[in-house]
Amino acid sequence: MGLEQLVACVVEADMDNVEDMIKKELDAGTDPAVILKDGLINGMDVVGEQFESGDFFLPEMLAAALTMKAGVEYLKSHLVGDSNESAGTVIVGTVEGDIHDIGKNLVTMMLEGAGFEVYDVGIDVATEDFVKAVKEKNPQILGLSSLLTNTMPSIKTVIAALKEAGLREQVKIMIGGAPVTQEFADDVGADGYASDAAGAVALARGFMGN
Ligand code: B12
Repeated sequence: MGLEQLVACVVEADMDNVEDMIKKELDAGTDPAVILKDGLINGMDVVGEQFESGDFFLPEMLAAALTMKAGVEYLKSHLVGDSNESAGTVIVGTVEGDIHDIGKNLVTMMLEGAGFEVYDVGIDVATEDFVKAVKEKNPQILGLSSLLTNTMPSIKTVIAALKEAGLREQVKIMIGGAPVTQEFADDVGADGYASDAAGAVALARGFMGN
């Protein structure tokens, strides 16, 4: 079976069959990371294109997102290893005005699998709440997610607020989300950018000197 069927399953929000399809792929020996990337994530990309072209509206996008989430939940135990020693502490959240969380949740999941202690502060997180979280949890790393072009400036605002609070130097900041680029990261003075969850883990390890 090709992963096209799983792509179609996400696009059509076929919630009843998503687990079965993933199970079949796993049984056939397909790499879980490939199932995630070429199946589930690819499906969300198609949904994004359909939305952009006006073939899909919000309800379809949301239904597909819920199907994707169910798939990720099912795949989770196969994707992440388990590690007991803490590799470091990370706070992750989606910036103010933005409620997209699938990518952030994947980043959280993979970081946890890599042994990081992760505090997920959620979606639509106000700048002052990021500052508060950094103050309270004293993490080595802060991960900011933004999926909308018009919420990307919030990343800059958070970095400025951390500077203002005298906390900027004690935390490495990594950023990501579909519209975010390395160039943007350089512009706003983030310490790193990654295009996917595996890249986020590599960045985080790098920050910790591993
Ligand atoms: C699902 C979805 C939704 C769902 C979200 C459900 C949820 N719980 O997340 C719903 C239906 C709610 C939604 C709403 C909206 N959406 Co929407 N959505 C999407 C869609 C189809 C998929 C996003 C997704 O989950 N992708 C899969 C994940 C795995 O990928 P990812 O998020 O990019 O994350 C990966 C990387 O980016 C990276 N990463 C992510 N975060 C971080 C953080 C760090 C620190 C690091 C290092 C890496 C990293 O790693 C992740 C894992 O590999 C995208 C299209 C797309 N292809 O991106 C549109 C999209 C993002 N949405 C869009 C729009 C316009 C909207 C709405 C404004 C629509 C509307 N008119 O209301 C609203 C905004 C709501 C809001 N205020 O936030 C546009 C944004 C355009 C733009 N550039 O600004 C897109 C691109 C669709 C499009 N092509 O037009 N959306």
